[in-house]
Amino acid sequence: KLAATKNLNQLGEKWKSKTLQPTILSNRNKNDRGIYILSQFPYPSGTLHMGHVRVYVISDSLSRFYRQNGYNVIHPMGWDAFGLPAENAAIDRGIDPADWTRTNIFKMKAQMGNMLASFDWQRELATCDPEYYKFTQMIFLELFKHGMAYRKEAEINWDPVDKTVLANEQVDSNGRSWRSGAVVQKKQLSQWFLGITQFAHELNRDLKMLTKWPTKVKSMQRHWIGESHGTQISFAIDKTEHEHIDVFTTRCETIFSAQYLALAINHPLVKKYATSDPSLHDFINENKDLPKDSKRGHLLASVLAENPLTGLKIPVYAATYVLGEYGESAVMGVPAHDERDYEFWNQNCPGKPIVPCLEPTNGCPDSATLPYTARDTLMGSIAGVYKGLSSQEARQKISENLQALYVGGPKVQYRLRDWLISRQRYWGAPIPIIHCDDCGIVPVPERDLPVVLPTVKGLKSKGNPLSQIPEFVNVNCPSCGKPAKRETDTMDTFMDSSWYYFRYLDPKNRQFPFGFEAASKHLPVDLYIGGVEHAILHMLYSRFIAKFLGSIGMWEGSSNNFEPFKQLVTQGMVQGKTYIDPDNGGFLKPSDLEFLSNSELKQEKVVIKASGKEPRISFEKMSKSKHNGVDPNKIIGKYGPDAVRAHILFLAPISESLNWDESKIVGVERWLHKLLNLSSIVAAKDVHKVDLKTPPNLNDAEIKFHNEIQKLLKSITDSFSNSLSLNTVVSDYMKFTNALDEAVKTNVVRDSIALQNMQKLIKVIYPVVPSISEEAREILNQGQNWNWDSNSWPHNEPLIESNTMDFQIVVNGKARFIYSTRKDFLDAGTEKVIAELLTLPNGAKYLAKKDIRKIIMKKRVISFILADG
Ligand code: ANZ
Ligand code: ZN
Repeated sequence: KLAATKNLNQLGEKWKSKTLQPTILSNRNKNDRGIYILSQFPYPSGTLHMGHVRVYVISDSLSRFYRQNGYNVIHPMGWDAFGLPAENAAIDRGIDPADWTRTNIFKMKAQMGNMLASFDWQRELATCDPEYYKFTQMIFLELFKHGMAYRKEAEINWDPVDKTVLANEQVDSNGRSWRSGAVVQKKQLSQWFLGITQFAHELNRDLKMLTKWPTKVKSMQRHWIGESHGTQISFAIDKTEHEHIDVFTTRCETIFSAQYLALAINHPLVKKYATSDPSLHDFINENKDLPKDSKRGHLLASVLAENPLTGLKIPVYAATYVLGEYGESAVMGVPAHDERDYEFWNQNCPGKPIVPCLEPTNGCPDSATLPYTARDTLMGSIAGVYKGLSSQEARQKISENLQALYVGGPKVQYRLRDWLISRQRYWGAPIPIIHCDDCGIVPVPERDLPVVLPTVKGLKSKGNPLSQIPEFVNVNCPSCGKPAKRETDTMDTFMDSSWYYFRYLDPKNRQFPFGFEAASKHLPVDLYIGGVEHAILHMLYSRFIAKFLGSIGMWEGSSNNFEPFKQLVTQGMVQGKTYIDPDNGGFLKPSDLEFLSNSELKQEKVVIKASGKEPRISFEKMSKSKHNGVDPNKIIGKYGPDAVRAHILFLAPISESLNWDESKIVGVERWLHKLLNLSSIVAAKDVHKVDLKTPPNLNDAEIKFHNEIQKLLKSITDSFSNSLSLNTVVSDYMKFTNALDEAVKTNVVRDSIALQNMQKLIKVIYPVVPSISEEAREILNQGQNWNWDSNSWPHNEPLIESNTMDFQIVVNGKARFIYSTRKDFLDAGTEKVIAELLTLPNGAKYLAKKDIRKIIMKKRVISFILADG
């Protein structure tokens, strides 16, 4: 299929040849070290929440680290700006969704600034800008040209609250809308779909290549795609010779025990027979909304289906447990070997015999109680020429033979459905299509893009206002020129976000969504950070669109599987401290509580004002009803961005959920104070010139200090570049600070070494606490003109072997004390060793005036055997 779409790739060629030089990236050459770090762009709701703060702190810290290491970092930010909240807010307040969105973007951008997020603002985009959605429309037209966007009458999910259609992916397992929470209704409507199923195979296959994705996300996607290898079998319906019913089965070897066929209620044949069979008609109406685990059936009175292998004729039912949207919407019923079929049979044909065709490999057939679903079995005598084969062997042979007989054959099925992108809402990218009575569906010519969303004054009700704007709807057909009507559906906003990471790479391109060179050079995204809630929807749609754009030659990755995201990190949730009344389990507001600070315990004590009791504390998802939300603005205002950044990283590994506990931030504050204080102490030292290289001739204390710092530096570097354990980074910062503080206070290292390591410390903390790092640097530089490169990442130096060694002194088998001295201590010989040990207080205590029978000196252990007494 990919090969087929490649032939249609003129557009890709066009794109390649006409690509404008990307404006921003033109100063980069192929060899420079580049890295693309991306955090999911937010919906501009107006305020950042703590979850946003967490993601952006992660991506920002990593970006700063890579910049310090000489990488050309792409770290963009933009706005997923179409969608229902803007529209609903506009309806509620009588304002223009565009204005509402703009204001929110402005506010949130300021908040991102407050948290010191260093985004490439020159790449900024908003999906609601005509300059952006022009290209969302262009991509839609590409899909259309390649037969991948089509309109179809289908049974769809209708959200009665938001008054719009939803994609399957947007309905949860309880049949509720992911957005409004309303129970979704089924409706028959003509809608636009994207042919994601044409990429089902690749989407499933390439999950294997994503070695740097969380296993959980991959298995969620695999399950969603639901690739199933089985067999299609055609059962002829007697009477009408040319008609047949196709079924999909993963157990074709059970065909000898097929006792009926079952059709989904919306199977075309069921609909057909319902027109002449009133009782079937009633059955459909009564049961169409039943849950899929119910086993009701209705016999199609006039039909019998012929088993293509045995020639047996079996009855056909309409059945509630057969899914209309899977496989062939029909199953062959095998009561002997399938749980659901067994249940159906007992309910609809009680007492009728059940015919098995599989039996246990070893042991007596009687041990197989029905339904017998094991697969390690042999075919019984009923299986004709297949008798004696294992279930698996038989499956393969039968599948091949059915194919040879033109009555079926191997088939791969997917659970994935095509992506329904029509939305009957205003605030989205208009689908660039015109309906003409004569020409049918006509794409809007590229030169007429974008199809601009008209401004509506006073958006009133939910539902689609576009259809009520004659100036928008009435156009001339681009093909024949006669009056025609514009499509009034807008696109699912997941379409906008399925390609934004391409646009960032070439955001000013006016002709194309992005240039071939820019995309091919910088994709895949090296590190994508986002919420696990997008593990299926956004991730699958993005992979699909990236693969489609790749298949038509619009970009080329380093490996040609067109995967857009090399590494995926799903950050855990930020949970709020929740106070619960032990008496009634209710959630308490801050105003219900009294916070007593207990300076002795260095802890806060909380009591409930009304009862004087202590509340129960737990950490839960932040929500208004639990009064446990935290406003990033307030927190940053109170503690400053650096403390908040360090704290949020320190509290938990990035992919685990984080219990936000404000009272613990004091630890981080204490560290930052110590660090600034330390910079002034070091700054006051009288060092004129300092070389960042470690001086030779270190004394023992200096060697010990050097080694400790080198180990920490290595750990910090590793955490940023490999393990992403950013919580460890912060604790290493603290260890580094303490070690330096200790060394300075006790004066065990010379001043130039203290200064040199202060500089290293200031550099390595920069990714997480950039403004404190700068402040410390200023303090250190005051009145001095050391010329040090404060931006680069410090190199790791080798560990230095120490001149001293610890010797363990053992007396009569008991370890007594440790003597730390020069390495060649033992070379002097037994007498001198004993003499020197006796000069030590411990030596005198254990050895003086004792009768030493024997002394054994081994590496680091000096062992004495004394005479009794
Ligand atoms: C006969 C059979 C005998 C089956 C047996 C199973 C066990 P997956 O793995 O999900 O692909 N099936 C097929 N289409 C269906 C539909 N539209 N609605 C409900 N069930 C359907 O499962 C494939 C199996 O699910 C198929 O194999 C079919 O039942 C059922 F001992 O066919 B089997
Ligand atoms: Zn026309």
